[in-house]
Amino acid sequence: MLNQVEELASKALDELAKVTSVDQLEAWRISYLGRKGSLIQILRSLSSVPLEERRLVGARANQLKTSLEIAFDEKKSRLEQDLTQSLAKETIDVTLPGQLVPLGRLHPTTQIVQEICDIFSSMGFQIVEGPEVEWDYYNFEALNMPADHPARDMFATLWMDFETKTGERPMLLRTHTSPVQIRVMEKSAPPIRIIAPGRVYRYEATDATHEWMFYQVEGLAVDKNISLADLKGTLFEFARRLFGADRKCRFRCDYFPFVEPGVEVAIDCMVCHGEGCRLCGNTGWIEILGAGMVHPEVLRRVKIDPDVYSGFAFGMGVERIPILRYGIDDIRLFYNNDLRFLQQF
Ligand code: 2NL
Repeated sequence: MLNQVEELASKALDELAKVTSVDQLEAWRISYLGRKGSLIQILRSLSSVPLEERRLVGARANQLKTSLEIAFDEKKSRLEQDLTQSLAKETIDVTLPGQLVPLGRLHPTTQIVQEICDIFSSMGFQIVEGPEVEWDYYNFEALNMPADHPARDMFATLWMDFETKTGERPMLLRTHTSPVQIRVMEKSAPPIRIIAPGRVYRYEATDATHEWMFYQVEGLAVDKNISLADLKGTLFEFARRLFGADRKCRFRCDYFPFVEPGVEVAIDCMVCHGEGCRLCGNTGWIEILGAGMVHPEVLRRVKIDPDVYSGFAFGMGVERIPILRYGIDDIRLFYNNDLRFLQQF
């Protein structure tokens, strides 16, 4: 009988050591110290045991009861302590300074594209976008540059691998956004006033002034009685809104195969006001875009009658504007994703 008590003692303490939760502890208490627990059963069965042994076992059993109760209380308070500690670990200290959420911003090119588009939107131009992978037809043919036309040399082209059955490779990365405007003229009738911003590509070795990908904004207005005066008025207004209300504009002859006549537009240098300085290369003038009256052949191809309608068009490189405005000396800074550069804008 005494052995039974000792076995119970070691079993109870072993199991108590394994208890890890309040629920387990309660189950343990019921099984050993409960009203139908093992210890009570031993005490109850004492009546059938001889007197001498009964005393001995009874004393030991009562002793065990007390020590199990003490062990239970200790375990209970330890479990409760653990619980509060683990809760404390998960608690957020609301008085600590918060973690900064890194805020993004628009890329300097995007900012300028939006500025340009806002100006032309306010003059009634619609903004349109189109594919960056184009057909030879939209990029060259429709713009009055058939195969073998020497003007194609102005646009070092990145050709796609795609080859037709007859061995031609008519797919390319657009070298300007004009094809977007050809697509619009094909599908809609005048009056047309559109702005086509987007990425363009050239087969170019990169250096401080050349990238193989850059942004362009082109514009087009086609209607009855559109004249060179409309072109001048529109672009003069644009230049003054973008570069300052006291800007002067200079229009000079230039050549682009898709316009006739073609012009180059320059503003007076905003640093030296025409005196000549480093920014304007001592000329006093800064070229900002090319433009002209849409070539009648271009209109004819998209089935717009050049005897009834006329139009002006223009195109400009976007990066040139922040380069001038902020004095950036390397175009490659724009697209190599260096945050030290991008965060300045
Ligand atoms: C430049 C000059 C230019 C155009 C683009 C154009 C588009 C159509 C028809 C006729 Cl659909 N012309 N675009 C005209 C003149 C100049 O761009 O220096 N761009 C960076």
